[in-house]
Amino acid sequence: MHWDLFCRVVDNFGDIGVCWRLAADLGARGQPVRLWVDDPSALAWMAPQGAPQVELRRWADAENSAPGAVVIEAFGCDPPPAFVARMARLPAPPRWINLEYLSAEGYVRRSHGLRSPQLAGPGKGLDKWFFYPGFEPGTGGLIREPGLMDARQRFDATAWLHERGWAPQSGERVVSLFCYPGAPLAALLRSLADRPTLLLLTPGAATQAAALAAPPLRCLTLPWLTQPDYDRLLWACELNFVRGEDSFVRAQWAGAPFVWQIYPQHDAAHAAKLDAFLALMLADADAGTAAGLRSLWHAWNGLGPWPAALPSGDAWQALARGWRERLLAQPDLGTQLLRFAAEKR
Ligand code: TRH
Repeated sequence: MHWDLFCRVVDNFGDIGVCWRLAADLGARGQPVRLWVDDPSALAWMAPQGAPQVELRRWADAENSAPGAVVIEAFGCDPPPAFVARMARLPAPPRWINLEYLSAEGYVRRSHGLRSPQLAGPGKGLDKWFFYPGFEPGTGGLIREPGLMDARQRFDATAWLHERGWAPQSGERVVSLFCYPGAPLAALLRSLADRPTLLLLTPGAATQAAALAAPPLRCLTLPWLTQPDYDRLLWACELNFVRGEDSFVRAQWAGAPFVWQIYPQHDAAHAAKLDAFLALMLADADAGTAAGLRSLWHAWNGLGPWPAALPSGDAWQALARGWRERLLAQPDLGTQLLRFAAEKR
């Protein structure tokens, strides 16, 4: 089947990050994908290598193109009306799927897979189908491209860090930091100063940590990495601070302790989204670990006071591994999407 994946870059990098990863996953499974993007600039550093079967196209050119068999509308981005009108005129219209944002909240399982008949507009008469990523059965799952966990198992963190000049000194804990402006960096660095630590700072807001760090903390500022190399950074670290949606998922596949800074929303809706995820991930954790993680995650997201100390490493590491095992037990998003698209004839 030929796929048309529409991506409108709202802000930051998650829209294009998720869409590129999905396009590359489908392409690797032999599904030709046209990725229609209004602002592909981040792909210059995120995916300079391109991907097999993925054709990057300018959003503006879509209205003169014939739709493929499946149209994915990422995050409700509204494909160009002229393209949608072409879809409606086809004798066998494409399967039109709206890929939603990731959440652990209850509405996701209630909404996943629902049909939305289009009663007006250029797509009148078409069905749009809602596809919700998620962490549980009954959702669309998480992007986990074939071969990811094998690559993770084979990875040599020491060599990878050494090759890039990012090797820790003896006894240093290695931590990656990817965050939004306003993250409580000073409080974090005070907590991390309980032992020698190498902080690997991604570009942007995280680089402000460099001015705050003093021994036994050491900082290195990294360039923007390709998506595969950013995965390897997460695999090389003992603790990862991630944000948004895609890096948040990739930290879970890394299987190391991680802290998520959720994309802040003005109506504080992000608090409920954060707690819904914590409730799932901490469901089987011992009370002490759960309380420690909840306290740290709330503090990192400005939702509570900073904790006296970071959670203990061993219990946190065991929790991260167990959570990944739980996620690995469910079909990945690409597999589910292929099945879903084939069903919705
Ligand atoms: O950049 P983000 O904050 O993106 C956000 C979120 O996705 C949010 O849900 C969405 O509403 C908003 O965009 C519009 O965080 P996220 O989701 O982790 O996306 C970052 C992407 O950048 C991800 O694909 C990982 C990638 N990346 C690299 O490839 N190299 C790097 O060096 C770094 C730091 C990130």
